[in-house]
Amino acid sequence: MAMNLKNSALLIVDVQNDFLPGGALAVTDGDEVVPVINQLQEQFNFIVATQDFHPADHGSFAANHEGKKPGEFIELSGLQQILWPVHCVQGSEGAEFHADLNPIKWTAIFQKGKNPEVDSYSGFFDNARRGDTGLGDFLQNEGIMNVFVTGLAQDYCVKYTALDSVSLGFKTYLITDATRAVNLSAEDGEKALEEMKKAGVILIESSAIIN
Ligand code: VGL
Ligand code: ZN
Repeated sequence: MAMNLKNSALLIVDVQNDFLPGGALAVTDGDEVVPVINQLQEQFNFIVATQDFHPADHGSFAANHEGKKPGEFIELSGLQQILWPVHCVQGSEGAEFHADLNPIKWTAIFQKGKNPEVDSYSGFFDNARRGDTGLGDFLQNEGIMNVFVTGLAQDYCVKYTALDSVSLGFKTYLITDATRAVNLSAEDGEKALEEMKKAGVILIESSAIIN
């Protein structure tokens, strides 16, 4: 028996070239999520994508802080900030979605990380929880009650998106074979799964939906 997907949204997080093999902030095997997500899309009537979309002067880029390297930390708008390689710059090829990802049924794309002063992992809020992309209200206004999260990276944007989804009251699922971790430290992906589970995110495999 397939799941009932009434009032359900498929959320595709940051499946962009820079997070895929060969990209500036590549997730190992990140491209393996693409065929899974494409199959999942056939089962949903309501699909939303998020897009990491930084200005070139973004404060999360190591290159914008003299003497700093990716993986080092700074303070950005009062928050501890890990520094990243330059990635997903507005207008660049790296910011584009994987060419094989089928966007035909997408209702909307929510962009994030546009404010140079603060990073934004979640598709709902920036890391300071000041900026709101509008995704939460959008889903609520459409009568969405269940959110199924997929995409990249499991230990950053996917994790924070799923946690915010729970906090906004959506019944939230993570489709575990439709995400991959960047694993800056070993086990980050596993730790992220534990954290999500503890917060109330329901972990499922795509086989529960694709038949
Ligand atoms: C992401 C690091 C920086 C992600 C975005 O999509 O997981 N990670 N920006
Ligand atoms: Zn980013």
